[in-house]
Amino acid sequence: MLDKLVIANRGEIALRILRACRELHIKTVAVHSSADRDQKHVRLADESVCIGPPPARESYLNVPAVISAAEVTDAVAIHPGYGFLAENADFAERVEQSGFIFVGPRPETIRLIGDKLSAIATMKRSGIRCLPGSDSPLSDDMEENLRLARDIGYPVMIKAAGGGGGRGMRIVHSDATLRNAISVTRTEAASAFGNDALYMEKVLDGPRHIEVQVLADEHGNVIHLGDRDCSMQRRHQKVVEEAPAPGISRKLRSRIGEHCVEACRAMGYRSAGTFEFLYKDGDFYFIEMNPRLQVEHPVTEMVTGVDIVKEQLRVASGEPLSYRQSDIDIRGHAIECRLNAEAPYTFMPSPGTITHFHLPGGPGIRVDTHVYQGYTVPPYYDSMIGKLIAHAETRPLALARMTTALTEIVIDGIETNIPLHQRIFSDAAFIAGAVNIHYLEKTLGTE
Ligand code: MV4
Repeated sequence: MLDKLVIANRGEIALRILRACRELHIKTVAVHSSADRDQKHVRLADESVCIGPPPARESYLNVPAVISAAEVTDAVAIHPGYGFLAENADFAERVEQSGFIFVGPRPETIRLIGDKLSAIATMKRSGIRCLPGSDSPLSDDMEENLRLARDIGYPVMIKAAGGGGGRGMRIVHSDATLRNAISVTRTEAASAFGNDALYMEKVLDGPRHIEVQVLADEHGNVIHLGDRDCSMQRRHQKVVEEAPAPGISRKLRSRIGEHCVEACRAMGYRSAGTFEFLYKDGDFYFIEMNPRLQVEHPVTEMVTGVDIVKEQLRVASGEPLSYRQSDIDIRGHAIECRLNAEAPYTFMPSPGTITHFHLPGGPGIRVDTHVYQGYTVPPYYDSMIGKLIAHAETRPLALARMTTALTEIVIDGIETNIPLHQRIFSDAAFIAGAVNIHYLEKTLGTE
């Protein structure tokens, strides 16, 4: 097993990684900004290194600083968590070139997946359905683009090949606005991603967002851990996630999962990963892949019993996965609420000091958070302060446990989105299951 690991992240995920290291007897190094000296994982880690000032660009995104911290502490591996450097192929490459283990996929794989057009081409070769669209980057020939759009059928989506997660995309309803949409998206993509390649896809109206979790080792073992429904979102920020996705039969779950496994084999995929799909009327359409651990991984852990972070660490040390596909069984239902330090109606970030803090508990309740009474939420980073997860034998019981937990939890001194969660968990359509990606913005008046 790995001897010593650098945790190149902060907040709840840094603490989650630290806990996994404890179980595997891996020594830990917390690297942190000067704003994060009082982070729980920094206090608990075996060693800590301050790598820069509060702005992420100068600390958590500072590649030489992170690698130097690994060097001076004699660590053997670096876990990037999610966000920050997690999907940066150049970072992964420099980690490996410096002689460390990157806890994640190979740099080439991250690069392949980061280019959405090559990711889509890879999926198609493995028999995964994608949306009707352009198979190659859009040209500057507008006649050709108009023909393509009419062929696909409006509305179409113009997407940046280097984008993802809702960044660098634009919907087009008719010939009249196609030229401008392509030109504006191209300019934005060039400056945001350093890559102005675009592609076009048919827009799927009112789909759900369902994703499939996979794990792969370096011995040719690949398994899937079923799916999650992440449709309850606002402005591409997920708010509630659940596993398994409501209304997906065991048979359909196995079928899409096996296709994802097949695609992983074709790519020589390593570590944890997530395939994102739009789902409508019984069909899954691949949109992109995330080559990293995700925020919502706990709901999958709760229904499978698999510790995804521990499996990532095992794989990184060269060990085989602890499970075969036949060991994986989806048991019960799990739901996660992302807890954000933000104003409930304006969604403005609400940094500050937590004056009173009480956690919920009882059967099936898990809380992944780094915050505590007296903790100050800094203004520099993401506003997520933790995740509340409820697991039970059935979805109605998981909903009931979450509803109770949302009445028990107390976080005072800052504003949080707990009131929004309370509304969601009393909403009839959400309770019935299977709302689509527009539901929260449209129906709960969050726009
Ligand atoms: C789409 C789409 C409809 N049709 N592509 C947004 C994030 C990125 N992963 C892909 N996204 C979308 N791509 C086609 N062809 C609608 C979305 C979309 C979305 C997808 C998943 C979760 C939330 C979303 C919110 C708005 C739009």
